[in-house]
Amino acid sequence: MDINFEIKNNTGLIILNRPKSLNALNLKMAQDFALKLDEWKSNKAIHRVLLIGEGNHFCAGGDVKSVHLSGNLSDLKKQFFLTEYKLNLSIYNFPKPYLSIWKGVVMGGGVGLSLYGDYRVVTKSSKFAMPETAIGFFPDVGGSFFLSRLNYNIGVFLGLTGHVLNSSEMLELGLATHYCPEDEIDNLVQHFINSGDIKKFIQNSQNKSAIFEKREIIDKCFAGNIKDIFNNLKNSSLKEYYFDNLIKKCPMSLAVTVELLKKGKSKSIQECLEMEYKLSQMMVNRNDFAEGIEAVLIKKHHNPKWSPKSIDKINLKEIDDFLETNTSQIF
Ligand code: QUE
Repeated sequence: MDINFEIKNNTGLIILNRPKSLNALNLKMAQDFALKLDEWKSNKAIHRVLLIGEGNHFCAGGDVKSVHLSGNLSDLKKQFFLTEYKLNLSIYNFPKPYLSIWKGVVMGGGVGLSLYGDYRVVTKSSKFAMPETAIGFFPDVGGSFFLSRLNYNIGVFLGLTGHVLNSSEMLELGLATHYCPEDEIDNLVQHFINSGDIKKFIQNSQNKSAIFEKREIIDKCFAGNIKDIFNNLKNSSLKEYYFDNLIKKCPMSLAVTVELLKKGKSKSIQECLEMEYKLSQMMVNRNDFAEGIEAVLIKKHHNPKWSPKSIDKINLKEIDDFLETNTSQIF
């Protein structure tokens, strides 16, 4: 099975079990996960939930490869995102303590399975990213909610560049809640199962944090619309890192990400996920998504041909109008 459920001492254990695919979430996993959470919500024998990934990584994201391979206007393109985003909302509303072990890679869809719980434990190997602009998509699973609420425009920066955070940075930004040394993780898991407590294992992160030192320049550069941001970066000390990074990303992805985060700032999590569902259907049916998946995950030549190929050709007003239309009652 790609996902396993166990009950141990009043703890509902969820194990993502596709280690060869970095535990990427597929439709069946999301459906089973949602059904189990619904059952455990009111099951008095379940006092808490623990989410872990089999192998060295937590979760690399949604299984976007199979979404792409399902073809034009496929039902999977609708069902996968609808199921995934509804699951994100169920986790947000889940009434019992919910702990995720963020070892190794934590990207995109993996963030959505864990960030809205109560605790995220990081360790030395933890790497966090929202890398979707590299595949013609956008930072979803509530990116418009949580990225738009990070200070200093750090969420805009993360969503556009796909920059990878280490454990110290995740803690500093409040994305992770606790740090545990790698060789203590098994003990922490056992102790949480036995008692529901995790405090005893927590130490300070050993990694250096660079992101906070750059917060003022990030704040200044990642303000305004995508055209402003490119102009800001051209003339800044972040140029080498981020102007060179962003010109490789999908221009439409970059443009929608900035507009999406602006709108998400004043919306509830449910409103954000509904808006993202609508946008997901527009984005997965564009050719850039096929280009991006082929370039990054299938042929792996990392040289996608985006269309339009630069942000100059993009009408921001059209994106704004698209995101503005009513998306309530999608769920
Ligand atoms: C951007 C992404 C994803 C990505 C790489 C990107 C993504 C995703 C995966 C992924 C990685 C390994 C796998 C797999 C999927 O990579 O969303 O099935 O085995 O799921 O640059 O958004």
